[in-house]
Amino acid sequence: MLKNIKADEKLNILNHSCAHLLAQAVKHLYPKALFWVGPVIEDGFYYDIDLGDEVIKEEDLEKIEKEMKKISKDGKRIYREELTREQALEKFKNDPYKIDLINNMSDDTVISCYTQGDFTDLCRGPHVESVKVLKHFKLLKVSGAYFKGDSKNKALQRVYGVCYETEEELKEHLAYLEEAKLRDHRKIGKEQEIYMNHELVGAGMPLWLPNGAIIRKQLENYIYDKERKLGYNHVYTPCVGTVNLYKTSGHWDHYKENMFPMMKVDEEEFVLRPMNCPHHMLIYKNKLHSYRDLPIRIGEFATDFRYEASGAVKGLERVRCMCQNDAHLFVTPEQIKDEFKQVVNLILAVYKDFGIKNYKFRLSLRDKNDKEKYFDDDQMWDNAENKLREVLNELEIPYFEAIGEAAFYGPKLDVEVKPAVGPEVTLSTCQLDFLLPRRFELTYVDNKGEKQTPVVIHRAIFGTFDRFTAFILEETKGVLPTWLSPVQVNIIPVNNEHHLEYAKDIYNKLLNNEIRVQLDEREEKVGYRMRESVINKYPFTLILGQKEVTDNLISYRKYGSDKTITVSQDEFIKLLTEQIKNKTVN
Ligand code: TSB
Ligand code: ZN
Repeated sequence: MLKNIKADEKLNILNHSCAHLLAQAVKHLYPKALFWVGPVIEDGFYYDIDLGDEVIKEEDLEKIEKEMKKISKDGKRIYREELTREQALEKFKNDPYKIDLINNMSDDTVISCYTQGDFTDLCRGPHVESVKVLKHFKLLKVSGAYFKGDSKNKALQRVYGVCYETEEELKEHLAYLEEAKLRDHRKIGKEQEIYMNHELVGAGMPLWLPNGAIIRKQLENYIYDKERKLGYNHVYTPCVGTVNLYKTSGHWDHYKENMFPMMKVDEEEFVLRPMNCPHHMLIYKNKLHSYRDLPIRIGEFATDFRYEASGAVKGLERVRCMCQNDAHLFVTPEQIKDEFKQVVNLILAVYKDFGIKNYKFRLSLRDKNDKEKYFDDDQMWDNAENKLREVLNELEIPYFEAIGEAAFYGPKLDVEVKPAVGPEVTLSTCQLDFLLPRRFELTYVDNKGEKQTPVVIHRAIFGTFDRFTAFILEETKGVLPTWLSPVQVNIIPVNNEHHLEYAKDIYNKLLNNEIRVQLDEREEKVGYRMRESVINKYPFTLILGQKEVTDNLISYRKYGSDKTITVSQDEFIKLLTEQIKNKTVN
């Protein structure tokens, strides 16, 4: 498992000191180099470097590492020195980056710098006592980064690295990174032709290829059936709305920075929708409701558009065009708990079906000081937040709290998972909302004949099909369970002249049993075609030769096993259809 460097102060100091060692080595090799900041991050450290017109390439990292090792062996002590602002400005007078840092320090900041041999850097510290202890490090990659993260500023080069106390820990971490690279859904997505991107379509706008479309369709069917059984009614609504719709909901005031800009058509002002709640509120409002009709559950597989920073978009995990497995549940205040429990139980059931075990529940609360993001009604918020806590405690669900992560309309229960690469993301979400029903003036008639305002629960079990697919590809390392696999059976006739006819027969039989089957009739050696079948991670590979033809049998290999099993046709179809029906996890 990945070490939590943040939690480990000692590792922090080690990594931060290693960033200085990197800078010193770079200065030796590129004397013109200037340095901006070199912080510790979750998986190590980086340093942002201005090299003028010189460029550090991946292949240069080895050379820099060598220099770092040399400096480390030299074993210079690391000295701390405290300076007045004037002294600091004088000391770093030839370095515009450090001058910028000094000028931005408040008056009560203690300005300090650290020196090791011929290298001095402005730094708060603390550091290790000597470069001698920096032995087990590795430079990982180099990328571009703008000064202060602003694309209008100068482009700098960011070199990443990681440092550990022992060689074993470093090796373990590097092995983890290697494994993570293999699991990265962007790699699997490309290899298995699940999705693609094209600059002409735009960043964060994935195109789902046929294989991806099959997976997505399976996910849709799966969750649709589950929701129908729980009394959901599904709808289709447009993926645009007028600005006025989003003014009514409050998105225009509280969510605008996440939205695509307005477009004008005739006299109407439209936006691409970032969420589907307003549309569903209007569907609720289309009819009069009695308390007897509630809960009303409106579901939709709905396409949304959100502005995500170009540096943040990532494969299918963080996109600008996404499809939510969304629903809005309209309930009376008395029904909140039971309805919430139904949603949490659905989440747990789905995770069980997919074999998902590593996740955390996060209670996402508002930041009381952020009046811009959050609707300003303390009583409403306190009520909603307490209600959620009550439900969680009753369900005995372990969770942690996160301030400032709530939606603008209410607190959320989010499920957090860790992708192969990068920070944690939210998969499922279940949110409690007293605000939107009020803003849309929704009502139902209670048992005394009086009008009341319903409460809304927003929920997305998969989150989005996009993010869920990314996650499942990483969880399974691309070896999808048979029911989700784009190709479920790959048939290899040993010899076309004698066995192709039989293979075609089996192909049609499987097809008629709604199995996704493929026939590899290429004139290639059996061993070659079998190897390819394994590379493509097909769940079942059939090898049909003379014995199979003569006795009407099927010989198959399951992915991950090199045992060939021979059974009757009926037995094979039964085994396969049962595995698909039961959604057996690998
Ligand atoms: C649940 N109105 C609610 C809805 O009714 C809503 O939109 N909630 S949300 O903002 O939390 O988004 C729902 C889910 O979408 C999140 O839980 C997350 O899993 C997924 N999601 C959010 N942003 C992205 C993105 N940029 N790319 C892929 N999936 C995303
Ligand atoms: Zn919603």
